[in-house]
Amino acid sequence: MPWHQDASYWAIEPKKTVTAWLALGETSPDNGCLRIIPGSHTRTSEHRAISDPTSWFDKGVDPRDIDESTAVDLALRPGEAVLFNEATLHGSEMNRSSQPRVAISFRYTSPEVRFLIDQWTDPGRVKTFLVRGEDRLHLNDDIRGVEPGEE
Ligand SMILES: O=C(O)CCC(=O)C(=O)O
Repeated sequence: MPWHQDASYWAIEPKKTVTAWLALGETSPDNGCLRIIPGSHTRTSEHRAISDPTSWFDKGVDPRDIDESTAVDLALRPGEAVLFNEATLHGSEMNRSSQPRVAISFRYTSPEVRFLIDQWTDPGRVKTFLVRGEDRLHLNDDIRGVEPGEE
């Protein structure tokens, strides 16, 4: 996965999110654990188009624009999670081991953040769920997900 900041992919206003990246199995440098650049969330990095048929990503930050010596490998045990915001540069190397690397990302934001859903490349996949409190602004009602038991 190329170095990237999620903010460069997400049409939301204002850009304000937290990702909880939860390891479901062990992650290590051998199996391509998540890597981050500490402090990178304070600036916007230029993302350039990449064409890698093995990657889901159509753009990323050129490693030559990054001091990779400052990268931190996030080796996690199953059930451990890392929290980072939408501007944190993160990426991973290929999994060169026989151990799968399995994780899930949860994205959190707040009701004053508007999803500019027409600008998303996969608008049908984007759903919001209220996890706590009340949404008095209703900015994203058109993409609100259906909760279990609500159908
Ligand atoms: O787990 C991965 O490989 C991708 C993670 C990622 O880019 C994210 O959660 O924002």
